[in-house]
Amino acid sequence: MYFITSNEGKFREAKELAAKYSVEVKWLKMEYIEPQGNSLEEIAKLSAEMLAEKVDGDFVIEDSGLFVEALKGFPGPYSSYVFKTIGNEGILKLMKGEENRKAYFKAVVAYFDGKDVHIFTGMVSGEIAREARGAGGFGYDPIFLYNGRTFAEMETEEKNRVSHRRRAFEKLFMWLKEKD
Ligand code: ITT
Repeated sequence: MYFITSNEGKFREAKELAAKYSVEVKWLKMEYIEPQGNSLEEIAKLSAEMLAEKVDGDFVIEDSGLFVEALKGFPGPYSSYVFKTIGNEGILKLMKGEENRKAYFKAVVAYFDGKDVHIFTGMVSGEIAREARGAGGFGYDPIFLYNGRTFAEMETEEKNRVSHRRRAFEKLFMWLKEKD
C-alpha cells in the first residue's frame, strides 16, 4: 500500500514496522493541504476522504502531534505548523520554569481501502526534556523524554517498540491480517 506523506521520518518508521507484518509500504511523497479540524481524528479522516478522490487504489496517511499538558494540549493538531515556525527551541522556551513536564504523542492512521476510510490510533506518554538531546529521529524527538532518554537518543528500532506510530500502525496491520 502507499503511504502518502511529505515526512520521510514517518515513512521510514512505518516501513520498518510494516516489514514485521509482511506488509509492503511504498512512499508516495506528496504534500497535501490539510483540512481544518479540532482533532487529529477529524483531520486524518477528512484528509483521507479528500485524497481518495485523487489517488487510485488503497493508501494510508497519518496525522500526528505532540500534546503538552502544561500548555493545555498545545501544539496538538497544530504540531506541524508549530514545528516549522517556533520548533523545539520555541517549545522549550514556552516550558521554561514549568515543573509539570508531562506530554504525549498521538498518531492517527487513516487507511482507505478503495471504498471506506478506517481509523486507528496510538499514543505514548513521556515528558518534555529541559534541553534538546540526541541526533536521531525527527521532529520533536530531541525534546521528548521516554524513560530518561529522548526519542532522538534511540535507534529507530527502539523507538518503534514503544511509539505512538507503532501502536497505531500495529492496529492497522493486525486488522488487515484478521480480514484476510
Ligand atoms: P504529512 O502531513 O505530510 O504526513 P507532517 O510532518 O506535516 O507530514 P503532521 O501534519 O502529522 O505531519 O504533523 C506532525 C508534526 O508532529 C510534525 O511536525 C512532526 O515532525 C511531529 N511528529 C509526529 N510524529 C513525531 C515523532 O514520532 N517524533 C517527533 N515528532 C513527531
